[in-house]
Amino acid sequence: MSTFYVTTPIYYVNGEPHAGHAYTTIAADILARYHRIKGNEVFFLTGVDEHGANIHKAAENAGLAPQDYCDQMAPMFVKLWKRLNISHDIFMRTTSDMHKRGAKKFLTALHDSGDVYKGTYEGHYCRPCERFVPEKELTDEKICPIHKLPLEWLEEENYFFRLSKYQERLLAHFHENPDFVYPAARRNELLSVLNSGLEDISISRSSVSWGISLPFDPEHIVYVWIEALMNYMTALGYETDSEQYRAFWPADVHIMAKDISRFHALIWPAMLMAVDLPLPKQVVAHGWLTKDGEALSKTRGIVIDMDTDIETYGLDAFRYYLLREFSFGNDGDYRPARLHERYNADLANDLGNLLNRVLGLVNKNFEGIPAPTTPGEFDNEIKEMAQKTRDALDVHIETYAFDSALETIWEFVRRVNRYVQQTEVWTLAKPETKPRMGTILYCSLEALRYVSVLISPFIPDTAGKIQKQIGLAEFDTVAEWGRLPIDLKVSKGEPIFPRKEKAPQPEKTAKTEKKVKKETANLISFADFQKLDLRVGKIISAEPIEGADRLLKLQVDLGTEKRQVVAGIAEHYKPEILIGKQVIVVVNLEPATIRNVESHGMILAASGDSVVLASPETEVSLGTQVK
Ligand code: ME8
Repeated sequence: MSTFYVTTPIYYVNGEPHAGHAYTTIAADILARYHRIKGNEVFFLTGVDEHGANIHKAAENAGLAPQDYCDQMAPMFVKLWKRLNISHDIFMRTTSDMHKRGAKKFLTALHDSGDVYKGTYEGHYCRPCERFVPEKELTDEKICPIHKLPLEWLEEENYFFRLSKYQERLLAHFHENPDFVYPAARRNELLSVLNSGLEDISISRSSVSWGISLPFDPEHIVYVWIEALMNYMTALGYETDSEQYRAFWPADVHIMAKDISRFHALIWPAMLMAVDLPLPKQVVAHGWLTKDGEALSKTRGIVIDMDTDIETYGLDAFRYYLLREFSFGNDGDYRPARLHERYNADLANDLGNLLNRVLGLVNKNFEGIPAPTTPGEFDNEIKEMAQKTRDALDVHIETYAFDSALETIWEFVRRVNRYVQQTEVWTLAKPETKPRMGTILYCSLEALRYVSVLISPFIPDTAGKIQKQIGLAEFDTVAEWGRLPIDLKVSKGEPIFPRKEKAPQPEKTAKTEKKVKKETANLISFADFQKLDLRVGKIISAEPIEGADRLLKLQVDLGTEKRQVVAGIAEHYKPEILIGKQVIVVVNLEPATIRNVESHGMILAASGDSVVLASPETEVSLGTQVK
């Protein structure tokens, strides 16, 4: 069994936890859960950073002693993690005795390494960052590059760590371990910091009283950042050299946003090099969550209202949206309207309806889960696609491409929906075709079980509900095809994601108002819209067009007539998958000749990163008007 140790940053307690903290912690939770179902022994750390001048100040403002203040704030994080279904193994507090003792041991070792010396520090200090901003990062305005706030001039006697000594070793480590920092953009950024030279850093504060004193000079308090980084080891029992510490250190991955990657990928490894301990294997820095394109800020009222969205759509929809919508390394703008869309399209429609439909058919036609007979058309394709999906998922998780991981799973979900459609399983209830019906339904249920395993790290409650509705008494975590027992009594199938009708209205800010005005200029009249004749058709044949890689020639049955339509979907759909699929056709479009092939209409599809055909939610009779 291998071990897997994942950490989030320990968050400052001088404010309530917010969606940014939630984003990192959910991502780490997904990794922890993923490794658990892979059979690895996992240790997942999250926690809070409770020392330093900022916390002291916040406590003063609240009229509390620092420890009392921390004791009041830390449970807010614990409560949120419970609400978000976070499966951490430890909630680390830096005011705990275990941490204090471990930190002292580490500081003694650092001092003994000979790389700590006393000196005077003067420089420009950012309070919210709790750091001196190096000369080369200073602008003429002397503002913090992160917080955009004026820097303070500070002079004090400090202990320093000889960070500069580790520049070459760090560079070598970066080159020998190209995946040490992820994504590449962050790695390159840090490499350029390294190449421009590292300055020694001060590791103590004489002006601060709320923190851990240096074991070799109790007049000084250890700088909060230096202390905080050590938590990743003290939490495991570094002080006593515990079994747990020996099993899990070095960490497999430290997860955070890009603001603090320098501390984790340069300073922390150098400290570990100094005391001769192994370095974390990877430092992964994701992008910022923003709202309306702006940095989250409680004081400026730029907040993400997690509570409302979780109440409206449920926790799993929130978790799903956060990881499906944004590419992990990049910034992502949080939009409730997109959460609404994803809820209805991906969760209610693709996944929820599939489960409901398959359970309905099993209940109507069988006593319990039917036994499969000889595989027929498409069955093996479904099985093979399940396995390929699992393999692709592994690759995506390795590279923190959570959005692609979910998209890969959903491609499979959509394929299973098409499978139900193209086999027209609901028409097979006659005695002579019933064994075939049983096989298709078994295969669909097994696909759903398989999907529930794959989604379980992301949306664990939903995964549990699916397996429960299928009739499994205990959650089966194994993504291996064919494990679904027969004869289980399936449930009636309560919708797991009931459709939500109204999309939330974006709050009007100056920016959105401008956008609304601009959009009004592009509006068409209702009369114009009525000119469109949209009908439901069924694809009855599909073939490639020679010399046109993107195009397919389709024959579409519109009930009263058949049409030939050319569609630019060849890169997204194999011809054989399309047969039997209901689509929406613009039937009163002028005919056109495309690559020498006549086209009488147009098929509608959602065209973004991928192309997905629009089709009625459930089967309707051919030729039905769409309006
Ligand atoms: O830095 N988008 O604590 P912190 C995405 N105590 N993630 C965000 C975010 C946003 N808008 N805002 C915050 C500290 N985060 C130190 C850490 S670790 C040894 C010490 C997340 O409360 C993200 O993970 O300021 C970011 O790195 C972290 O919160 C900063 O948390």
